[in-house]
Formats: sequence, structure tokens, C-alpha cells
Amino acid sequence: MRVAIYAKGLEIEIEPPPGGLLSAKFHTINPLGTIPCLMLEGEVPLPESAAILEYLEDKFPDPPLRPAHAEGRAHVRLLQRIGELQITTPLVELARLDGRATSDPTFATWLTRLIRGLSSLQIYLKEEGFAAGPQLTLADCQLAPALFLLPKVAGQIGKPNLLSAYPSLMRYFDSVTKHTAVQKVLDEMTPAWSGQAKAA
Ligand SMILES: N[C@@H](CCC(=O)N[C@@H](CS)C(=O)NCC(=O)O)C(=O)O
Repeated sequence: MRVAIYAKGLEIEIEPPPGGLLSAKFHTINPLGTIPCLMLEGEVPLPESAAILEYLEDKFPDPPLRPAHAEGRAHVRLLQRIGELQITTPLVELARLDGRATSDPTFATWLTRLIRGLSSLQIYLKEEGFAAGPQLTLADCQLAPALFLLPKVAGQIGKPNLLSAYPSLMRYFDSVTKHTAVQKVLDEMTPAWSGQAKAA
């Protein structure tokens, strides 16, 4: 979501969830209790990254982060779905398992979903710099942060080299991080993860 905000040059203030992510205070604001959550006019909460990205695209169409034609849009939407449901969600769930990862009954399910997501992403990625072709799209807004998180969470579950099993994903990640909006978001995400590594 932040990649889209920076790519579109929007002035949207980014704040941590009031009271903390799991707090009652945040749940009274956003009943889903998840981040990201965009506050619309009138303090109306809009959670869910895909809904937020679509809203930003509709409200601030320049520069466009969706191709003009239906097939291109479908491809971007598919990559977004893979990024959210098959990569980010398993990573969040695996990170939540923490040290007891492999002994938890859900571990194999989430890891299988993640592997399937990474394998299918290899098939659907274009080899042109960005996920869906030569321009940054909503797909990159979802996929770049997900692939940034991948080695961190993979390290936590004893698979630090997981990404290197997917050379085309590594090439994509190297290439997408050259975009200034992507670089800015990954720079913002880095301290949280290096802090965690130091604490571990
Ligand atoms: N499908 C949601 C998932 C977001 C999500 O899982 N966010 C995590 C943090 S990265 C979260 O809010 N976890 C708290 C919880 O699930 O209670 C989206 O794409 O926005």
C-alpha cells in the first residue's frame, strides 16, 4: 500500500495502530484488527490491502498502476492475489508461530501454501523489470514487500535460503527494488526486522 502512496506522490500520514496491533482500542477503530487500514474521510476505516490499493487507484488514477486493457488488469489482479493470499498470509501465519514453528500442526499447511505461491509466481511473473511488464503496477505494491519479508520469516523457521530456490523471483526482487517508491518502503521496513534479528 505504501508503495502505491509513494509512487503516486500522495500526502497520506502513516501511523502505527493506536494502542497497538492487537489492542481493543485499535479493534474499535478497525473491527478486522489488521494492518494496513486506511482512514477515509469521516474517519471511515478501510482495511484489507487489496481494497485499499483499488481505492487509491480509483481516487488518484495518476500515475496509473493498472494496465489499460482487461487482460493486463486480470494479470495484475492475479499477481496481487498470489502475493496476498499465497505469500503474505502464509508468511504472517508462519511468523506468528515463532520458535515452536515446526511442532505446530498448522506449520506444514502454511509452508505448503507458501511454496505453492512462490512456484506459481515464477510462472506468472513477466521478465521485464516489474511483475506485470515494463511499468510498476499494483502487483509490485503487493509482491515487493512480501518478497522482502520472505527471507526474514524463512530464517525464523530454519529455511534462510528459501528465496534462492527461486532464481527468477530473486531477479525480480533485485529489479523491483530499483524503483524509488519500493526502495523507500523497504528502507522503512528494515529497522523493525533488524531490531528483531538483534533481539533474537
Ligand atoms: N488480508 C489482509 C491481511 C493483513 C495482515 O495479515 N496483516 C497483519 C500484519 S502484517 C495483521 O494485521 N495481523 C494482526 C492480526 O491478524 O490480528 C491484508 O491484505 O490487508
